[in-house]
Amino acid sequence: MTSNKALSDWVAQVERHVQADHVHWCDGTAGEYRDLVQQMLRSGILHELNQITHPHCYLHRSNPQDVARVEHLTFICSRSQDDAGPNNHWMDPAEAHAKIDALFAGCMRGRTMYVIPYCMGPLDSPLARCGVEITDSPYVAINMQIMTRIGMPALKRIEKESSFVKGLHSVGDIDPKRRFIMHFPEELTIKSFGSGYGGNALLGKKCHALRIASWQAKREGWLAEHMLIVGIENPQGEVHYVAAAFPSACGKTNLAMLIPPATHKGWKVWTIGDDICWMHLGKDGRLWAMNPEAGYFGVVPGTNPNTNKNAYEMITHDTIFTNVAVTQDNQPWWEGLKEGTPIADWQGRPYDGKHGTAAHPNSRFTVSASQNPSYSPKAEDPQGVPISAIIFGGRRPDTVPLVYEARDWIHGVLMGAGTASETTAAATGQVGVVRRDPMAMKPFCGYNFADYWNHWLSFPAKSTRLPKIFHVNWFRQDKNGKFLWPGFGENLRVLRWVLDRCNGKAEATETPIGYLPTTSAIDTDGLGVSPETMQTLLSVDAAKWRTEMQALEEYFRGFGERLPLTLRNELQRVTAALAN
Ligand code: SAT
Ligand code: MN
Repeated sequence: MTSNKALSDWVAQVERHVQADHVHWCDGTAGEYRDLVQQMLRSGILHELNQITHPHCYLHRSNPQDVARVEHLTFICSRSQDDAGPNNHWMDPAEAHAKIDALFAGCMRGRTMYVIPYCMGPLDSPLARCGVEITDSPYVAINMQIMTRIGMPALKRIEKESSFVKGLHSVGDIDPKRRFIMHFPEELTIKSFGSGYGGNALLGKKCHALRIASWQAKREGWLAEHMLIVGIENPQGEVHYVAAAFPSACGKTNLAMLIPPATHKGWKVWTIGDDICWMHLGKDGRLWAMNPEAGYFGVVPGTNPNTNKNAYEMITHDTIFTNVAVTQDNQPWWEGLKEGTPIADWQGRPYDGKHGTAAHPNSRFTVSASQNPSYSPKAEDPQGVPISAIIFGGRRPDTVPLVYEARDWIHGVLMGAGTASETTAAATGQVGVVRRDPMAMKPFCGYNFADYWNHWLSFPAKSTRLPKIFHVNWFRQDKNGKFLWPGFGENLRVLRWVLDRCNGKAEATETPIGYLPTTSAIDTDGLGVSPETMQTLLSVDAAKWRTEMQALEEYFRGFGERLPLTLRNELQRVTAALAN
């Protein structure tokens, strides 16, 4: 099937080991997609949704034990444990291979083994990277077809370049006790067993495009980040690009597809990507960003015409739904939808409203980016887009202001490293506790965070035209737990301030934690947010921030001597400023 010997040898060796009944090389055609869907409808892996209201939409119900990423079962298996760092679970590579290979032995007997050549990024982009995923899940195969560029063109590129990431995946018997997601960065290899959930099973996404790619990026001088990329067009027709990092399920997809509010005539938002961003320094010294993905694997609950009209419209056809509820007439249903009544929950049980939500809180849509009304043609540009601002953010009920700006790149790295957020349903575990999530990369950085920050800190020596760095918090609450900022489309008002700062136009006050907008610098015209609320949103409580810095210092201590001195000094500078 391929002239690449490394690839054909690997496929043959896997085939012998897993004992698959059939081998199917995915060509990425529409006919192949259709055939796989038909086969899954017959076997019950997919259910047809109402084809009149939702043409070509299907529902997949996961095993209830397999609905999110499993960070405690995710390992970085570098030769040295220190290279993985305290931010990762580590296993010795030999031990890890032995453990997971034993699970793979004979696991595809009676099954078809799909071989999926894929490309992360536009096929003609020098910044794109290829991989091959072998899986026994046809659900994974069709999701990969939407999320990446699969098939013959990717295979041709692999044959030309000869280097590719090897990903081996089996759903096994979906037993959480026999589940591992293992990464061997030095071998450009991923092995994932026992889960069919997106982040664990679509190996091009978090496993390749973040964990393996971040490791490669460090060695090669670029950045692989958990960021959306968005273009903001002003009424004069100028477009500026922003990359923003938020933890999973904090609204990255909504921000990437933002619809300007009615007060903002002439503004337009263009989506480049909603989850992953690869950035390279251009010859001009600017950071150029590319979205390695070709689709969205987004959180469904909360999606409606008010929160995300673009997403709401794009998932009315040609969409795979995972773990949503259904109505009497077989339409997909989820919490936050204004119309319809669920009759069956995400597990297919009659829905009585008494046993939790109808849709799973981490239910997902898989859809091609080309269906997004705000999809930017620049997303296919092989060079990517130039980034004016980098934004970090988290879900913080208190302490952290709506927006503030770093005084320089080094301060921005501290800001990113200090990001923390309330946990969400995207990962298994307790929801709603604040945890450190530096650069929103806690679950996704394939190496030691200390080295990662060092890598970030290396950029000012290479360029004087780096983006400005900001931090935002859309999730600030009052005493009664009510959100102080309306969010969604109104976030454009904050992005305007950010871009005006980049262009030297907006007002700011210097504080110990960075530059904050003056109270009138953010346009609140027609917003209905009082000046007092704005004041709260834009205030710095020095006592709370001293505690925040202490917590960060303590967190940094876990990285020992490997923590860059520059970062330690920067933390001390901010701490000293807060003491005055
Ligand atoms: O990891 S997933 O892609 O499944 C979702 C997320 O956590 O962002
Ligand atoms: Mn994500």
